[in-house]
Amino acid sequence: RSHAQVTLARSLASYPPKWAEAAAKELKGKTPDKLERQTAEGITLKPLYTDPAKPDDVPGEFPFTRGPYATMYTARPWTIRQYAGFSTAEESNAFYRRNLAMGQQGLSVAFDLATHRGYDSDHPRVTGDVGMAGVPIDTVEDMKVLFSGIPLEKMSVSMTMNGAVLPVLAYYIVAAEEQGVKQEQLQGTIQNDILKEFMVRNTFIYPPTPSMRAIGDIFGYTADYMPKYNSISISGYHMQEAGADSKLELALTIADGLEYIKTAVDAGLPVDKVAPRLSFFFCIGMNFYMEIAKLRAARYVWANMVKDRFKPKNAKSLVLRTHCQTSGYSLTEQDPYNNIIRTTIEAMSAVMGGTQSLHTNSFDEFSARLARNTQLIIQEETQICNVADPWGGSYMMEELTQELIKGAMDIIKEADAAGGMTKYIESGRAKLRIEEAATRKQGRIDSGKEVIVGVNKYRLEKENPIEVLHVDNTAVRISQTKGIEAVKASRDPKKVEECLAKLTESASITNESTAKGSHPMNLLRLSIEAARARCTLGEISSALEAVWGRHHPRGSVVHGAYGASYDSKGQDAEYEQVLSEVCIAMLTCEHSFNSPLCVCMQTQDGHDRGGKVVASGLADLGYDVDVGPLFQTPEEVAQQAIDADVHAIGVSSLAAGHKTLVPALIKALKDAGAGDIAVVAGGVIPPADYDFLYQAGVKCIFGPGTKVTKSALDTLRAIEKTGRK
Ligand code: 2CP
Repeated sequence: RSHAQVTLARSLASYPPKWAEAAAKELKGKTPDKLERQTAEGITLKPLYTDPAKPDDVPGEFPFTRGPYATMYTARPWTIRQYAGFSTAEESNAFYRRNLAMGQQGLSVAFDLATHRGYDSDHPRVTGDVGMAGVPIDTVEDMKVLFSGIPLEKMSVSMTMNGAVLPVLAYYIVAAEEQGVKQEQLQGTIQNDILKEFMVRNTFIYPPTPSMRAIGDIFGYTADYMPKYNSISISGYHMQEAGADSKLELALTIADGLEYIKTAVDAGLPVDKVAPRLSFFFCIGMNFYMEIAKLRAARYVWANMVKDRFKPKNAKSLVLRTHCQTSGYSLTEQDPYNNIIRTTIEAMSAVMGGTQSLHTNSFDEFSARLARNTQLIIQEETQICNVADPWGGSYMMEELTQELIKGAMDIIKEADAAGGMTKYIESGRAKLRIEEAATRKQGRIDSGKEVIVGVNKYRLEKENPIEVLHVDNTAVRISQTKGIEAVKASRDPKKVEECLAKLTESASITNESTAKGSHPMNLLRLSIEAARARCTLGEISSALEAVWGRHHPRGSVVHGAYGASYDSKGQDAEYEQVLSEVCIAMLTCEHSFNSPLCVCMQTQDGHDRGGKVVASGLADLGYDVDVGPLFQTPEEVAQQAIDADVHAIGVSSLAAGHKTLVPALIKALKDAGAGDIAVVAGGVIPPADYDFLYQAGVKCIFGPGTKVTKSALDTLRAIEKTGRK
């Protein structure tokens, strides 16, 4: 026998044969014993440890609990993929190139909120958003600049885009084409997960049904022409960020995934064409063991449910591959360097759970380096990558995994009983479950049951100021507007009109599926044509909106969940005191307190957890709260507050638009003769901006970590001072 045959036989004898064969395949013929490492102590570290009684319980085999690949990180570690984008395409491109040179392995683009919501940068509704929480992309020219000098045939690129997914993916394909890269060479992922947008993230444009049709068309097109491209990143991340616990995040994400396969199959696409290129995205918070168990359970539940429901023939259709991001919600404004420690612990969970790609959070360019180095240190210094699924076989981990599997299956059954995820979401039940969990969690933090170091325990007497990146939003907007004008001046208007008309025509098709990539009315195919003709993102989005309309959700509060967390003795006193003060104020005619507060989210930011949780907490504390719709201009918020005859407006700001939008709101109130409505602000507002906002007339600012009881009392005092009747 040849040497290779002898070593393979030895490997087959020391490892479960099925695994050893799969591993040898992944290693392209190399035998798995090559993965064994000798430690400094003279111990052999094997790439895999198993229970001899369970030879099939191995990574790379159904149900993939132990990992999607047989060799896992022992052959190839996860991709270090940091999410970034800000200011302009030029600046973001320079940032990407600096990071790639320093060890980052894949790209992940953050777009600004104007782009997410399908508006060009010169649209009046997005004045405060352009370039703030991501990079603005108005035309294919911006996309070309974003990837200039980055070879798209080699680099895997993730793009977080859901609402304006058609123009953005089309621009990416055309930017590559004009770099000389064919679409079949493109590797990467588009987020494209609209269902979770309706539950939590809120950067949708169109209502659910047409949004799902666009997804079907993207699935069909990418399956036909972009075999290496992941057509979706089915995301639980934002659910946990919105307050869901790990079980809920897991269950709703898998249920969304099943709904997407159903959409594809209903649109006439074979399951084995679509499912192998579905990918996932989970949040990794501070619950260390649970998060590892969640990734293990997710792979098990997905493999089993896809097998039962869709009976695929290709084993790849059953494999859940995922990106993870450390939790933003777990990070604190107080004592912020603690966040680096939190992120490191969360990164360890993600890796031990077997993620394929990972983003670690940071808060400035220096800590961005540390965040990337956290991953490099885990990959290259710790030996963690030398064993696949190191937690497999732990009594505790196996039981936690089973508990999560069972709990998730129960929630998925509830969604099934409602008629599937689209219907479950439309019923509002999915969103409500997350909001209830979020409000309960806030109650546990405020009442001290859940410890957050530096916030509700071990709080510093005095915080040191932190420098934050300042983006000159006006300058970015002016530069983007010039870019749009230049593109419009150089293109063929007739061609533009034709392309947009075709999109509108396709949007109105309801009696046949256009999902196949070859279908002449496939929406991605038509968007690519429009991108080549230099149609802008706003024009493409409007061409579809002309038929589909815009989706307008209405906010509401959760009753009882916040108050229910205050049941332990001693902490009740504070809650009761605030409650009684608010109620007394309500009852005194002096303030005629019928409708005292309107909580609103300005800008195109859809992250409404903070605003909603505070609104729900205030409602439990006796306030009569009116939650305003998302995406309002300052003038619209002022009018709504006046119509509802409120005493105060609470502005939630998470996307850095506060310096533009809050003063504009105060001006709009004054112009309308309602300058005595107290404006209070909360969210992520750098302390360095507090004075600016106080000067502009803001009465109170509640930073992250503020107890809702404190917001309730301070707002009450602010209202009393205005003397508004
Ligand atoms: C991997 N490969 C291996 C092994 N491991 N081959 C042999 N042995 C192994 N042990 C191969 C794979 O088969 C694949 O090749 C290639 O290596 C790359 O591996 P991968 O596992 O596909 O990794 P990846 O290319 O990094 O892709 C990972 C994901 C992808 C998860 C599938 O969807 C992804 O990168 N997602 C990132 C999403 C993201 O960054 N989102 C940003 C969120 P083949 O492809 O040839 O099979 S930020 C969002 C913010 C918070 C927001 O939403 O607001």
